[in-house]
Formats: sequence, structure tokens, C-alpha cells
Amino acid sequence: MIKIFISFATITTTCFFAPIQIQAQIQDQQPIPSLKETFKNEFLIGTALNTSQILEKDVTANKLITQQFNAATPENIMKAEIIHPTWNQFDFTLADKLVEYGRKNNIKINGHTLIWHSQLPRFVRQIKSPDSLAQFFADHITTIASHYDGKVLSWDVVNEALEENGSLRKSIFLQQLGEGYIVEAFRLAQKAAPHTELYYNDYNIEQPKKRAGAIEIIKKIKAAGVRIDGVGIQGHWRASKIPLAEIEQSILDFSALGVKVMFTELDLSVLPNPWDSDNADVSATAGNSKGKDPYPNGLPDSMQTILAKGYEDLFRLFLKHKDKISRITFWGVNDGQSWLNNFPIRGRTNYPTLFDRTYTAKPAFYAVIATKK
Ligand code: 9MR
Repeated sequence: MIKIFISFATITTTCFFAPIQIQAQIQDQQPIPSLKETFKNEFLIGTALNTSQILEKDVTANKLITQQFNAATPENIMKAEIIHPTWNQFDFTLADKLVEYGRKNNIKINGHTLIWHSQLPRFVRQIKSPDSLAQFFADHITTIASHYDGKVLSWDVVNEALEENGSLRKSIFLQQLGEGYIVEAFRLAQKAAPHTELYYNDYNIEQPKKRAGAIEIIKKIKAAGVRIDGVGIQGHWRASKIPLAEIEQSILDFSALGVKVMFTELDLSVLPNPWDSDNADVSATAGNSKGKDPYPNGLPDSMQTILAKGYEDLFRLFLKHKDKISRITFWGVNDGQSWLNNFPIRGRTNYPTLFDRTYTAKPAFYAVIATKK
């Protein structure tokens, strides 16, 4: 088979010069504490990075990222539809750029994600034969995981394979390859990337039924003699309803299996949720924002306080179990970047991160820092 690799080495880097006025403003600002410094003895502190951040297009964003974070997960650019757009073509352009960005800024990269039912390229969605899907599956994992072995710290090998009731999601992979596909994904990744940590990643796996499903997955991988190094609890919660008791039990249950526990996509929504549940299934949508966008012009103090308290409670819990937790990653550098502005209702104004739309630290940021005092 002929494979076409498009590599970062083949493209020319563009330099972005900040206007002098913006540079002066940044120099004038008082330095704020650094998350990565504050928690340097406890866990890696990560962020999701989007394309513009990886390309260093915004000087303010770039300064904040390098000051605050020592881990990063690509929000989209390592997903199959971008990195493996057609049968014989892998496009490593942006992912190679991310790896180089991580190297030069001492930021550890978590690859996201090898096997996921969502954001698949069209050619995969059209596959009807299990043999062809198995061929894609092996080729995809082997080519990408080996390309980045030793260059990324870790991979989310399988993402979101579970239903809420803890059974396996009826994805294209389950339907055509059978339930052994998860162990097989880890086996292939282990072979292709012997120097890379391998994780299972999902949302709501702190909840008892889904947690039981995740525990079963981890046990099956280990029983097959295959390596799994960690589990990522995504952490898409509502600021006023964080399931702290279930989160604590999950930290204990997962670490008892001998794997690292991580919080991999942390954000806390402050907007009304049409289903009264924590759902991160991107295929679920609930119409447009008409009448359902309560804070288009800024978050009231009362809500800032709820958000700050939510983050404070979480970080107190994380610190209590710091020996079991290896990384906390926020799903977005600032509020403007967050997917929650468009989910589950498009076009709203959400405030789920520690930094506002101008990259200014919010009360929630200082509440997180204060948990160390
Ligand atoms: O944040 C991502 C958003 O930009 C994409 O449009 C979306 C599409 O699937 O995926 C978002 O990230 C998801 C992550 O990859 C897996 N867990 C749920 C995240 C939020 O949907």
C-alpha cells in the first residue's frame, strides 16, 4: 500500500509578530500565579489546544499557555477525520506542529484520540465490511502511534466506548469488529508505541454504572496481558452540581486497578441544561439559543462565585488524592474557545474555564490557586 505522509518538516513556518501596542500591554500587566508552578509537585496541568493556538496566532493566548500549562491535548487535530482523511493518506502537518510546540515549551502532549466513533472520515463511515474496517483499524493505530512514539507522552487509545448504563456503545467498531476491539486497539498501540502511555478516556465514568463498565474494560485489557497505563475521567460537569462523592469513589476504584487517574477535559458549565444531565455526546443537540442564553454580556458575580466554589471543591478533592492523580487538563484555554458555547444549544455564551474571553484570570482561577495555601 502506498501511504502519503504530509509532514511538518515539509512546510514553511510562518512568523507572527505581535503589534507593538499589544506587546507593551502584556509587559505592563502584573504577573499572575502559574497553575503549573503551583501544582508542580502534584500533577501536570493541561489544556486543550485548538488550531489557532497550535499555530501561535494570538500572542496573548500563547503567553498565557506557556506560562500556565505543562501538558496539552489537541482539541481536534489528531482526530481521525483530520489526521487520516482518506484510505492511503495521513496528514501529520498540524500534529507535527503541536509536537514541536510542546517540545520547545516543555509541554507534554497527550494524543487524542486513536479510536473514537465520532469525527471519523467519510471513507470509514461508509465501510460495510468487517475486514475492511479491521484493516483501517490496524493501519490507523499502527501508523499514527508509531509516528509519535517517544514524541508524545501518551495516547487516549480508545475514547467514549461506553453507554450510560455501562454497556458497550453500539459504535461502528463494536458492530463490525465485536467487543474484542478495545483490547485489540491497546494491543496494536502497545506494539507501535512502546514508549508511550496508553489510556482509556470517557465522560461520566465517575457515575456508578458507567464506572463499572470502565472497570470491566480495564480488567479485560489487563487480563489479556496488554498494557493500559491510565484512565481519563473527562470532567464535563455543571458548576452547581458536581458529583463529588462519585468522583472520589472513582479515583479510589480506578487507582485500585493499578492505573493512573486523570481528569482530562475539565470544564464547568454555568448555563441551563435542557436535559438536567451531564452529557458530552456531541451528536445530541437541543435547537438554537433563543431565550436560553441568560448571560450574553457577562457572568454575574453570584454565578462567578458558584463557578469558583465548584473549582475549589474539585481541586481540594484532587489534592486529597494527589498520589493517585497524574494530570488535570482543562478543555479550553479560555471561555471563548469552549465547545460549551455551542453545546447542547448552539450560539450561547458560556463561562466554563478559568480565564475569560480576554484571557484574564477569573475568580475561579484564584480559588484554584488558593487550594494550595
Ligand atoms: O471540543 C471539541 C469540539 O471542538 C468538537 O467540535 C467536538 C466534535 O466532536 O469535540 C470536542 O471535544 C470532545 C472530545 O474530543 C471528546 N470528549 C467530548 C469533547 C466535547 O465534545
